[in-house]
Amino acid sequence: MKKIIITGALGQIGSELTTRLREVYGTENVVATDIRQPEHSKVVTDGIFEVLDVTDAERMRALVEDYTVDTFIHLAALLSAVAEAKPQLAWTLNMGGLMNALEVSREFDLKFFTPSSIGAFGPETPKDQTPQVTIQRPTTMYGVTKVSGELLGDYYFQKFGVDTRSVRFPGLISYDTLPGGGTTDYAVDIYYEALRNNAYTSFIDKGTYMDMMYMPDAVDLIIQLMEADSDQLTHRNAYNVSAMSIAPEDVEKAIQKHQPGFKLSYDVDPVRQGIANSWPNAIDTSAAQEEWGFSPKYDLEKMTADMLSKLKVKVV
Ligand code: AKB
Repeated sequence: MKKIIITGALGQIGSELTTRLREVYGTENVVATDIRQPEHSKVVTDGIFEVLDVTDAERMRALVEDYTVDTFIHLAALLSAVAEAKPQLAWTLNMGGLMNALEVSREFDLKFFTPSSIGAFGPETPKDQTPQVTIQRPTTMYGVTKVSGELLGDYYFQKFGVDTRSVRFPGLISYDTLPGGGTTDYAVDIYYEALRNNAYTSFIDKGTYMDMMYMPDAVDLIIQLMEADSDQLTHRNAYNVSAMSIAPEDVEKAIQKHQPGFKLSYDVDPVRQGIANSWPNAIDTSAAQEEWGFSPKYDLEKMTADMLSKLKVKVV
């Protein structure tokens, strides 16, 4: 990667990835884009920033041409709970944006990354040690767009030779930017509320295991996958990745080690619980480990210590 364009740069992954890419590849070599332009965001003020609605193919093409980028990182998409509330919009935005990004990558011969998700699995998928290659019949619109995205990535690689790469992200936890409308968001909210009120009411039920990862690992793995030798990548669209499989009570115990009085209660949201129930408990990440050396650094204990110390400065 030498010169990179990112869509959805103000989002949960985008804001931290943009900062890291600017550090690693140089501020002048990262073109951050998003549909909004808030005045005070570091993504907007600290480097190149352009407004881009990913459904606008002409503007996307013009930016790629003007900045002569060689890599496209496409992050703009609706998350699972919002997509379930607005399924038609989710299809238009998630698939329309992806098609535009793949087309421009084909035309300009760009290396391409877009995230898939554990949402690409469904109730018929094996729940534990979910294999890399398995049944994918999701029952959410988010999942439908993610499976379609994986297939389109393979199609553009096989048919047009576009160097497409992807991972199935688990829930991502970060102190920098809040996620917007995901099923795994409880695992972020719980840390904010632990510091504010020493208590949290979870919309996901006790005993619901889902895969998660701390954002620094997610940012590192995107760079690692994009820098890997193309010949090594057999399962390029998309690799299972995860750093931990946890339920709300596991996060409760981890927080209690730092804040002994922390209390967790439950008020389950049936929509998000239904989505969570259709996803795996714990996925098998051996293909990512073997093909490009995936190795996350943060487990639940290490992540909790870091989240609480970083967030303390922000919310207290
Ligand atoms: C969501 O909950 O929608 C996302 C995801 C797992 O893809 N965090």
